[in-house]
Amino acid sequence: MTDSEQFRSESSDGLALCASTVPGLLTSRLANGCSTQSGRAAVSASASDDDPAEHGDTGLIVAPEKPKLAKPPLWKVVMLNDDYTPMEFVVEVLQTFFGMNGEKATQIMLMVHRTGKGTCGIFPKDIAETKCAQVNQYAQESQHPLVSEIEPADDE
Ligand code: TYC
Repeated sequence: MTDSEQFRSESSDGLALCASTVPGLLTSRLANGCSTQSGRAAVSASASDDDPAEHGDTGLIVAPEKPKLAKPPLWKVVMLNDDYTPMEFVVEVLQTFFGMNGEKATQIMLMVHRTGKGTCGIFPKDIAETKCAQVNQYAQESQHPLVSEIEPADDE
């Protein structure tokens, strides 16, 4: 065994660990170079890592990190009021692009009509952008001034 020799082990979930066997320098790191949110892989051993005499090359237990999957940030599709788009058209849009039934669509349309704007739905950003673009394109093609926009949904 040379000073630079390394052991490489792979667990069933694919987490690989390299452990240097340089005497006095026991280090561990993720072999694929990935780091997680904490930036560290959890390593537990019976003694502290900077005291090789206590544990030598053996007794290294790797506890794979629990994957931390962040939820995607969510965005609202917001519909704006105007004075000209027919109410029936807005209801049709809400049913077509947001899957609402007639009662729910009418309720949202009236909310927009009375307050100036209203949320049609909350989605990951790419989906919110797509729905917003579909609504605006359909309104334009139908020659109505109806406009929707997206905004971050901060209180998810
Ligand atoms: N205010 C419009 C009217 O009186 C109806 C309307 C409702 C338009 C909602 C746009 O997003 C809207 N015909």
